[in-house]
Amino acid sequence: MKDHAAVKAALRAMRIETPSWAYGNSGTRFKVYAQAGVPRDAYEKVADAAMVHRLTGAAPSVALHIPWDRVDDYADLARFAVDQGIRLGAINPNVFQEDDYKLGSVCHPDATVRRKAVDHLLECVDIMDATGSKVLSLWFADGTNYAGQDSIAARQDRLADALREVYDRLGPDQRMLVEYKLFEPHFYTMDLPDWGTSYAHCVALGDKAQVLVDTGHHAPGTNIEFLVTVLHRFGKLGGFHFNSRNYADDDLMVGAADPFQLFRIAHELVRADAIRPDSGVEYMLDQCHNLEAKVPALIRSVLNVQEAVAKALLVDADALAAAQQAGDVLAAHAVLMDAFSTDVRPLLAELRTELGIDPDPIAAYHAGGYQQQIEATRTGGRQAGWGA
Ligand code: RM4
Ligand code: MN
Ligand code: MN
Repeated sequence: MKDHAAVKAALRAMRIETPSWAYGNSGTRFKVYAQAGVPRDAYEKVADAAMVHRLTGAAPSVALHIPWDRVDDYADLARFAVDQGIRLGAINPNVFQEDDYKLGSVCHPDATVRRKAVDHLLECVDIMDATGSKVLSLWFADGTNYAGQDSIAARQDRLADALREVYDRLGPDQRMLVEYKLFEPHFYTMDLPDWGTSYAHCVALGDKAQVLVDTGHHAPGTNIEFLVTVLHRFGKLGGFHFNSRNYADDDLMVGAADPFQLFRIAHELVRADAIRPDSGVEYMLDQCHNLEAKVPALIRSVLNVQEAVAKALLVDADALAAAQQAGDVLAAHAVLMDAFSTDVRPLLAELRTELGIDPDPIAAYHAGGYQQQIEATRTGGRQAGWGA
């Protein structure tokens, strides 16, 4: 087993970004449920994200979704975030919620719609300049529902052209992360359905384009730790949207549905030394808390990532290498399982005490009165939510 000081040092450095949209109301296509105390604008989302960071010490930035988080002055929002003790992270453009985008955005057959979509992406790079964000996080709902509806090949050409124009607009220290998703909202083709397609476009673009792995966007049975390892090996693993799923794009709390999968992914990342903040791999959450209270759900999610990573850090790498070299299948597997079976909660509590925060962030949240405060003060106005 590794020495605990090294494990704690790695955990102390690790950063997890929370998504602004997870603080707003969400639901399914059947119903969006309203919760008391939900933010009414981007400033209140930033305040909630700052609370998650104060209690966990591990979530120092929040991703924005534009136009859901549109404000008059992005530099002012960035200053507000710093005053609150965090910073603004990835900018996520939204080219999927207007009638114009019914047949696609950057892949749409009509050049005027494509122009509108690309202009929005470029506007998001302007916003990055104002906020100091380094990551443009791209997800396209583009696709088709029926064979013959549009040319698969022509749509790939349109996608490549749009990505190129946006890529060329990026500043020297800005990156674009290209996300993929197997299906939904389209059910015949998606223009970026899998990591191979994202990877190919990123390779064609250059060093500032990398793949974003949303853990909920794969076919059932996909070995995510395998593709993560391959992408990282080729320098194309840009980051994660962590969440968990039982069926499709469920957006449940990370580590809830399959903590063992999260551990296996974490193991490959530890092995690749990709946990460090300067590794270039961004750790972001992309979740919807439809039933559960949002701020404690995000705290729980951060803790779940930390637990998986702590276990991965405890893997005895020397014993594992020796067992692998000897071809001892059971011994090698046992090394991993020993680490996975370790209760890392005491170690994480110790780390938090060393950081000067409460060893139990969820209990601290409930004791602190923040939930009561936001429920009492955030009345009137329009709650943020899916599509707002
Ligand atoms: C998509 C995808 C994107 C996220 C939107 C809200 O399924 O995961 O990353 O921005 O949902
Ligand atoms: Mn995502
Ligand atoms: Mn998703």
